[in-house]
Parts: sequence; C-alpha cells; structure tokens
Amino acid sequence: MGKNLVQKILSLHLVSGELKNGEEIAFAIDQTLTQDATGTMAYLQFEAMGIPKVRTKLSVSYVDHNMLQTGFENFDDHLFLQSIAEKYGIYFSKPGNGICHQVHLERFAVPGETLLGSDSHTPTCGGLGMIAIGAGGLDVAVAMAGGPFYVSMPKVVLVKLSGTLQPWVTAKDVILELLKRVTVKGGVGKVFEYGGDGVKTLTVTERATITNMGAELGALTSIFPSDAQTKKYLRMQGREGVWKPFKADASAKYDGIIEIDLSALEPLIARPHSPDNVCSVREVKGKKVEQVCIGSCTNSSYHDLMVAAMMLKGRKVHPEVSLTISPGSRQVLEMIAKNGALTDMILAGARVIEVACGPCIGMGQAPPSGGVSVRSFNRNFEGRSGTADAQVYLVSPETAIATAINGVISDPREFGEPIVIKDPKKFTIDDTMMIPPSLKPEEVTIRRGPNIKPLPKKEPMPDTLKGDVLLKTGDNITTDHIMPAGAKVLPLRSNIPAISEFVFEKVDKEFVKRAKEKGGGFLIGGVNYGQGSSREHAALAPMYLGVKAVIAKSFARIHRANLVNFGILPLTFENENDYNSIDQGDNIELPDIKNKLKSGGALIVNNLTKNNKIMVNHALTPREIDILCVGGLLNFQAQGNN
Ligand code: MIC
Ligand code: SF4
Repeated sequence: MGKNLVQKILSLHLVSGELKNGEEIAFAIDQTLTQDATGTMAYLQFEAMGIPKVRTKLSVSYVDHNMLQTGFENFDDHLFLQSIAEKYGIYFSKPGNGICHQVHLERFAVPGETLLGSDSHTPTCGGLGMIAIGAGGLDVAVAMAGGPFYVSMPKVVLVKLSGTLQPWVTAKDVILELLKRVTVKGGVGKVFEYGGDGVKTLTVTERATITNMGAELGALTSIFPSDAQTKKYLRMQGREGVWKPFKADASAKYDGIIEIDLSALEPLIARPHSPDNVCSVREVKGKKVEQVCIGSCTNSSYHDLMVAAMMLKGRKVHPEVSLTISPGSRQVLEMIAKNGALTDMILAGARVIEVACGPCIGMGQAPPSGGVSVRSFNRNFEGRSGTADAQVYLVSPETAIATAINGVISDPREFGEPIVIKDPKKFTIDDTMMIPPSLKPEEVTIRRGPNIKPLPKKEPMPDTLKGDVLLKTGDNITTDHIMPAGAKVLPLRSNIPAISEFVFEKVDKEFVKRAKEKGGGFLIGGVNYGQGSSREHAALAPMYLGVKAVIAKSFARIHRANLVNFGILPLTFENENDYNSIDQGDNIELPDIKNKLKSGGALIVNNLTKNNKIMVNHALTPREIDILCVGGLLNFQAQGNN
C-alpha cells in the first residue's frame, strides 16, 4: 500500500509502536531547537541527566524571546545558555541573529529529517519537508539525550491545494482560511499534509508561513513535500547538498481531505481574540487603527519584508499609526539593509525594531488602552500584546502595510498594481552570530546567574488525591492565561518560585494566594484547555503551587504532555455535562487513584461538598501512567527509564 509523506518519514525514524492511528509510537529525533524562554529549563533538565554531549545530529539554542534587558536576568540567562551550548555540543544563536524558526529554516532544516523544538511554532520547518514538532522543554531535553519522542500516532489529513493565489492574496490567507474552517481545536491529534497541484506554486517561505500557523489549529504538525521549490530555496541558502525529494505515493491513504482552491481565496483577517475568528478583510475594512506590526516567525522572511518595503516606498505611514517592523533574522535585515529596502521603510516612518520575537510575545510595543493593533503575527489571545483591553487583528504583511498607510483596516487589493518580488540568486550567508560548540568542552564553566534557580522536585503520586477546586475556567484557555509572558514575567522563566506568583494572574488575581492557603488542589477546564504555546512553565508553576490534577472537557496536545511530564494528572469528564455540577471551592477526592490508573479501573471523583460522584476518563498510555505515578518524567528517567 502506498504511503503518505508523514508515514514515509516516520517509518524511517520509528523506534517502537505501529503507525496506526491512536497507537503510541516513539521515533528518533535528528535535530532539536530551543529558544531562551523555554531553553533555560530544558537545559537545567538536560544537565540533570548527566550526559556529557548531546546525542542528536544537530542541536541549536536560540535567543530571540527575552531580549529586553531591563535588569540582569535576561542577559544572565543568555550567558548561561551560551556556556551550556559550548559545553554540551550545541550551536548557539546569539541574540540578534534571529527568531529560532526563521533561522532554523534558513540554516539547518533538512527535508526528511525530524526536529523537536521547545516552541509551539517548530512546525515552521515542515515547510521544508521535515517532521517538525513543538514540545515541552523536558521532552526536548530527553531528545538531546538521545531518547525518542513519544506521541499517539496522529491522523493524517491531506490539504489538497489547487489553483494559484490571486494578486494580493498570500500564504497567510491560506492558513487563515483553514483556521476559519477547522478552528483552533480542529487539528488536535492530526497532522496536515499539503498536496495537490497548488503546492508547486508556493515558495518555501510561503509554505513555512502556513506550517507555522498550523500550530494555531492545535495540530501535531504540518508538512509540505520536498520538491523543486525546496531545492531552489536550499540552493539560495548555499545548502543544496542536503536536498532530497520527498513526496507521498500516488496511492497514499489519508484520514481526511480538505480542498482549498487558492484562486478562490481573498485577503482574510483574524479578529480579536482568537486566530480562528476569521472573516474577509472586506467585512472589517475602514476600522481605525493605532498600531501595525510586521514580523514574528509567521511573516518576517526576506519576501515579506521586501513586499512591505516596496509598498512603503515613496509613501508615508499614516500620522496616527505607529508601524513597527521586526525582521525575522539577521540574514533578512542584512539583505534589506544592503539593497535599500530598509531605507524605504525608514523614510516612510516605520519604527524598525530588533530582530526578535518582540511585540509578538509582549516584549515591548504594547498597544494603547483599548487600541486596535493589526499584526502579521500568529496569535491574538486577549492580553498577550501587553494591553489587556487591546483589540489585536492578524493579517498578511500586505494587508498590514495597506492598513498602516491608510490608518484604517484596508483591503490590499485596492492598493494598486500587484508587487512582484524577485528572488535573489543567493541569500547573504554570514553565520558570524551562530557560535559552534567548544572544541575543549572540559574547559567550559557554566555561568549561572542568581535568577537561575534549581528545578523544583515532585513527590510520587499519593494513593488518593484530595483537595479543593482552586479555579474553574471556560473553553479554550490558553497557556498565556495560565502562565502569562510579556516583559515583566518572561525574565523569571528560570526561576519557578518567582514565576509561579503570576499563575492565572489575568484570570483571577487571587488564584496564587488561594492555591498557597489551600496547599494546592484541582483545576476544572472546558474544551481545548492549554492551547497555544509549548511553555512548560504552564505546568511546572501550577505543579509548584500544588496543583494535583486538571479535569477538563478536552486538552491541547502539548500542554497535556507537559502536565504528564510534571506529574499533574490530566483527566476528562466522562459526561461533559458534569462540568456544570462542579464548582470552584468544592472539596473533591479521587480515591485509590494510583491503583485504578494502573489496573484500568473506573475513575471516580467524589464531590464531598456537593455530596455526589462523577466519572472521569483519561487517555494515558501505560508509560504515561508510570511517569505520573513516580511524580513526573525526571523522576521516571532517574529510575533508568526512557
Ligand atoms: C509563543 O509564541 O507563545 C511562544 C512564546 O513562542 C511560546 C513559547 C514560550 O512560551 O516560551 C510557544 O509558542 O511555544
Ligand atoms: Fe516568537 Fe511570536 Fe514566533 Fe512565539 S509566535 S516564536 S513569540 S515570534
């Protein structure tokens, strides 16, 4: 039987299990990436494993998130990361070199290989034909130590593209269309594999925009075939040697098919406060805007910034709009600086800011109170921008620039003649800020600033779990709700006791106090609990505060895996209506839980306050149950397990 692309690459890497939907599989990881906001924890965990050198083909540590240095914390973390990289055989991408996903695509991605990254947008490299997956830092640490990655075999959905994009319609509009159809929870347990005639019309950076934002669908990953476009991109990066063709067999089977006619698409926009709240730009045009931001790992390639520059050339940013542009990599910045495009941006009145995640993660550029911000980014969760009541919209760079010039949300098709950007023969290649590992690792001393605190420990699970419901939330709670980011909180990523003071800060200011007074307890969630980022701090900090289990209607994949890794039990309601019977403050008990998990017995929650019982389920594999029972993956590994 013919294989699809996902099956082909996975079978080349399979360590255990069968490629049958829902079965637990383990596969080998060729490459890993980390970024600074998740990396410090990942490397503390890696260090704890006592291995002298990474066992992957390639591991890279990027600094791109925590770039604002208002105190010593972030720079200390950068130095810690650099010394760890030197010592353990890891490449170190210095602050200023670029956003991890953009740089990885440019310099390291290899078709047919596997990549595990401690950032949810790792699937960006799926645009180059890799199986690239976002995970918690601990899973990445395990991969660096040579361990495989465990996951339930996803469903593979073919996204069949036909036709060609019309002028002013972009790759961003393709993924917004998919978000509109499938929603932010529609990709859970799935991989989106792109195929069909339309594929060959999309360049690698366009494909990367699509696979990047596949993360917003909740998918395990997204992938494009490796073809002539892939070869061309690698040639422009001086890396043609790593190219290999990869595509699905003609007789390949899929678990579902979604058809998109590229010619029929129009410019789309995601309205506040969710990437799937999509409509056509036409429907909201004319809305006054205070801020426009270009950048982020979704749309900050050379092509994207050249389009922005050409649109701005000879024009001015609207007097009441602040336009920021953050290039995705030093390569991109260097090229637009050399060819004059940067000057066009500056002359038009753009604020060119650092090569980094920047405003995307709330590191500066917070919009004004109640302001409207139109961004070429991938997430518009409430408050993520740093301004609680800001209205953030997500669009293509084309729509964003038309908007910045007009001062109101604008349809780029009304802007004028379409802009055609010619690919350069070669990208400027200069890896000065990519530091290779030391040749004398034994001489490297790890630099550990005072903000870097040891990892908290967790005890094995007791026989019975008992405590109060500390918080009951609604649907689609994001990791930004659970563990906010932004300029104030991000510098505490290496300090769990300090960062845990901010858990659920934007949802309930009293949460931390309550959790401490009660000595921990339980969380109740709705559908898609924990969507968004891969930050394991959203599990680690609640664990530190004594959260024992989360009972939800359903979970987002990475967060669920992070809960297991840190010994917090993820449970789902057997009957969703039971969500209504349980309230914040209820005292509940899960009797004999450990035995029941091991023996497969029915899981009962006794509500001691309401004097009733409800049934809950889990979708844990035997390995995950063992991990939970010993108090998390680090304890599990310390016992000699994989
Ligand atoms: C994000 O976009 O939310 C982040 C910041 O890149 C996160 C990682 C983090 O929280 O450090 C992600 O997407 O995984
Ligand atoms: Fe950085 Fe934003 Fe991309 Fe996350 S989504 S990696 S914060 S640019």
